Amino acid sequence: MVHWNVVDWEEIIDRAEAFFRKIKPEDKVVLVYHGDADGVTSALFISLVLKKFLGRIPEHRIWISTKAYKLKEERQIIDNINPDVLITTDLDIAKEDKLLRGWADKYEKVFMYDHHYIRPEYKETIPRSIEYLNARMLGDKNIWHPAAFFGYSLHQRFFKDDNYPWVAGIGLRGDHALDEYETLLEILGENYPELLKPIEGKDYKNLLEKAVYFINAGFFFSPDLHEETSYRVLLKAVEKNDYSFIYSGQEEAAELHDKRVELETSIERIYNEAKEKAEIIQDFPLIIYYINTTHYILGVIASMLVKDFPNKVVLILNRFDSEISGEIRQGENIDYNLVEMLFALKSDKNFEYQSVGGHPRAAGCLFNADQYEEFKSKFLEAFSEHN
Ligand SMILES: [Mn+2]
Repeated sequence: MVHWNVVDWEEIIDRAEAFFRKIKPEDKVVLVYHGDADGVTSALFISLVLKKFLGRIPEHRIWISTKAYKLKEERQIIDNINPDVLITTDLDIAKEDKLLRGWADKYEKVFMYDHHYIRPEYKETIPRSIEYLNARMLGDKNIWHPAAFFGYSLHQRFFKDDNYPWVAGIGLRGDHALDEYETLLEILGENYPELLKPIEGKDYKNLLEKAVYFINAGFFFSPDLHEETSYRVLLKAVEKNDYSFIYSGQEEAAELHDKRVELETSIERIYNEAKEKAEIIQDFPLIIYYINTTHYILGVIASMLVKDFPNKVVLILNRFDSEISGEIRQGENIDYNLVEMLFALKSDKNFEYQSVGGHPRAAGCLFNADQYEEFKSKFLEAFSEHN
């Protein structure tokens, strides 16, 4: 049951532990997770906990791309499976009140871990029968534990020996949060010194980052929506307890290797073009860039650009079929609430997104392609008002 007066992180994990302890071998479980490194690693930890109670890795898994946050097709797949237990991790869907009400009506046990931004109305709209947990419930601006940290913390409640700290490291680095986890960094340094050893001359700075790029390759590569390559490779790496399997190019990992090579080329080309052709908005610390690729690499390009422009906000747009997806990031010298800025278009300017959400420092949205001009002018208005 969702309740909002959470005191500390341990209490969040207590509640999760109580939920998972009630799972029985005969339960039909569906696990739905975001397809990026944070989502996949959290899904992996949750799967290992589920295995303890189910006797098997959950067979119904659905991974969600960032541009499908409304779960248009996936909600139908879930309904067809008709699970006893529905678990979601790293999905920014607390705002999908109809979807959640439907789940609360149909399914007895629904569990959600999320770490995306919480808007005040979520307290009213998330059905009480859902066990909704989010580190942002703690109310501390600096604490927003990514889903990987949730999975790692939960796993520690059930397994005392090896908690696969490298899996947690991959997820946290995927969300650019690893530096804040000193204890984990120490554990990694002691047990896997190779993982964090600096590497020169590559686009990754150590093997951990290399593993992140490979796991993310399964997610960014399109069309690949339901192959679940990253999860399968990570599961095998965990079974071998060998992170290097991820980038080995062997067995299941061969597929991931090919995706990574193709993406590396696209990312480099688009990033170089972006640096030249990006539209630098006069009077505002803003860069807008329209890219054209089938792969979901907007966030990567935006993150690379803000490193070059630490005093700017970067908005990257890409058309996918009839919809435009946008990702927004900010340089280290800027501290806007980006997700609120995107929400302002909806609440103050009647802009109808397909979906919108994220975090104060990294947010995203999806809208119909024919609304591009409207989006751009309303975004510029909202941006100027935010300053
Ligand atoms: Mn994610």
